[in-house]
Formats: sequence, structure tokens, C-alpha cells
Amino acid sequence: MAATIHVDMDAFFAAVEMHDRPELRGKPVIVGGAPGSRGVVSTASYEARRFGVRSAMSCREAYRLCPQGVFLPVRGRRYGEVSRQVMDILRQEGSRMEQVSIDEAYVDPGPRDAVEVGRRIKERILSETGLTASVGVAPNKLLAKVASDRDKPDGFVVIEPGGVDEILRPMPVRALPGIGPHTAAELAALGIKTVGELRAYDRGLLNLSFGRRAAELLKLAYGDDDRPFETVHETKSISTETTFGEDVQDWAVLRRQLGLFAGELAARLAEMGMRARSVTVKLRFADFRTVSRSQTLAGGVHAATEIARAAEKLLGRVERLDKVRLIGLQVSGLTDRPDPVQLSFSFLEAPKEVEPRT
Ligand code: TTP
Ligand code: MG
Repeated sequence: MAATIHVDMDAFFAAVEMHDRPELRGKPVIVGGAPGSRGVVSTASYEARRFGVRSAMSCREAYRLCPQGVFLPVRGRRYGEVSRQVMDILRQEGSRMEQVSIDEAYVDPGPRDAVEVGRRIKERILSETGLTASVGVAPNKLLAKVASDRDKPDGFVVIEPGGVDEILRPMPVRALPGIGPHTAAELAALGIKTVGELRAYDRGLLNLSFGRRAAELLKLAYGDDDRPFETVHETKSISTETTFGEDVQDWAVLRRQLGLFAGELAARLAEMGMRARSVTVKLRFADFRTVSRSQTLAGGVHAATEIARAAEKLLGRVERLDKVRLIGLQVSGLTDRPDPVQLSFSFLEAPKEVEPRT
């Protein structure tokens, strides 16, 4: 089955603290601020969650629920370090990955078996960071996220296409990524608590209450999701250059060379599904003086002709100081080429409200 993997670290900030200070293991750890402070809880260990402590709750409230809790300040730099380690593993194991937050990402296993890739990711995260992640494997992003959330912490859940209905129907609507507390309350007012009830609810009445959001809600209820991957590339620029066998006097030769480079860079951009915002031409003269000229193009470029045109203009802005020994062309400011079909759940609620990020 074509599948997507979703990875989410367990009690991430708290887990890092418990890893770095083993004496905290098994204790109710609450990361966010001092117990009496006006701060909010970033996260709590699963031990602390048993007392009802949750993310975004005030530290005061957390202390009331769990006075024996170990309250710790947020060490953002350290969590960022571990996050990068985790994301590197995902980048290595998948053919594409989309990081969603500090501790969460989607991975496209490419041609490899998704379940195997998912297992390997989980094992590598544990052996290389000492932390547990919950992993979900499913036909699309929405269902992969449902899967990773289903058996937290340290979960590994696979949803096969044939098993989607059985899993979704009894689920509370609130557990669907994209349905927040507000929408859940609106649905509850109509007597809808589970996904099955949402599916069965009269379409006309649903439209009446939710307008154009009704169709999105039903898509979620059926586990439909055709959102593509939005990969964020490490590579922010690509370039190519050549040193001529003999120094070049003729500007037409340079223009021709730039044309060839433009074709090469356009092909690489196409492979990556990206466009570039800036184009830079570099020349090194016989006496080794090097100059470059750049231009940023508002809408970005991706086609060979566009890149070549920009490059030629830039070449025209270079003073002819000497014969040329090297020429280079670079495109930078790479961004995903917007996909023509991009479903957005954005007008529903964000999957979760994340308070203090550091
Ligand atoms: P989450 O993945 O939502 O939570 P978690 O990893 O702590 O726990 P779970 O096992 O349920 O996944 O968020 C990741 C980190 O982001 C979390 O450790 C702390 C931070 N965070 C906040 O700072 N504020 C918030 O409101 C939330 C939800 C998270
Ligand atoms: Mg998490």
C-alpha cells in the first residue's frame, strides 16, 4: 500500500529532561515554569498526566493537581538539539519528510515498505537519542497522525486501508486532527460525539450548521486526505560552475555557457519540485579577481528560459575586467513549487493550540 508515516515524540520536553537526569525517571515531571508562577505548562510526563496535568494549563493549576510534581524550566536549546537529531534520522530513513513541529513529522517511505521504515525509525530514535517516539503508518497524512496518537506513548500503529472505518467510527470527533475543542462543542450541541455519528448525521442539517465547513468535516470523518507532502529542503541553493581550459574573451561563449547551466539547474529544481527566488552569476577573471551579480525575482523562477534570461541580464551588469577563467551560476532561496491541488483544513481549527514554543 502507498503509505505515509507520522512520527511524534512522547512527552517530548519532559522526556528530554528525564533522559538527561535519570533520577527524574518515573516521576511526575512538569516542564514550563515554577509551580507558583504565572507561566503555563509546556508539557508533562505521562506520570504527571495521571494527575490531570496537561499542556497549556497554568503552572498554578498544575501545582494544585500535582503538588509532588517536579517543576522544571524550559530548556529550548537542548530540545532543539535533540529535535535535529530525530529529524536527521527521519531524513535518512525516508525519501521525503515534512517537519510539522519540534517533535513531529511526516515521512514518505518512498518505494520501501512503510511498516519496515516506520519500525526502523522508531528503533533508531530510541537507540540514538534514548527517547521513545510514537509512530503511525496509514494511507494518508490524516490517518497516519490518528495512528501515531492511538497508542501513545511508545506506540506503533498501522492502519490498513480496509481497517479505516473500524478505527474511525467509534472515535470521538475531537480525536480527528483538524477538529479542535470549539468545533467539537458545536458538534456536541447537535448530539454528535463520535465520527460514526458525524457520518450518519443529516447532510442538509450539517450544511445548515456548518456551511462550507460541512464538506471538510465529512472528509475528515471518512479519513479522506489528499494533502501532498510539503517538504522543507535543507538545501537552500544549488549551483554549478566551470573553469575554462583556456581563458575566454568572447562574451557570447559566456552567454552560451550560462544557457547550459540554466538548463541543468532547471532540471535539478524540477526533480526537487522547487522554485528559486534569486539567481546569481559569478565570474572569475584571469587575474583571479572574482565578481558576482544577483537578482531576486518576486515570483521566483524554475524554467530554464527564465533562469537563462535572468542570468544573461546579470552578465550584462558585469564589467569586463579581463579574460574570464571561471563562470558559475547559482539559484537560491529555494521554496516548494505550490501544488495546484492543495487541500487545506486551515479554516477548521488547528490540530492543537501550542502555547509557549521556545
Ligand atoms: P506535543 O507532541 O503536543 O506533546 P508531547 O510531545 O509533550 O506529548 P505527546 O506524547 O502527547 O506527544 O508537543 C511537543 C512539545 O511541544 C511538548 O513536549 C512541549 C511543546 N508544547 C508546548 O510548549 N506547549 C503546548 O501547548 C504543547 C501542546 C506543546
Ligand atoms: Mg509529542
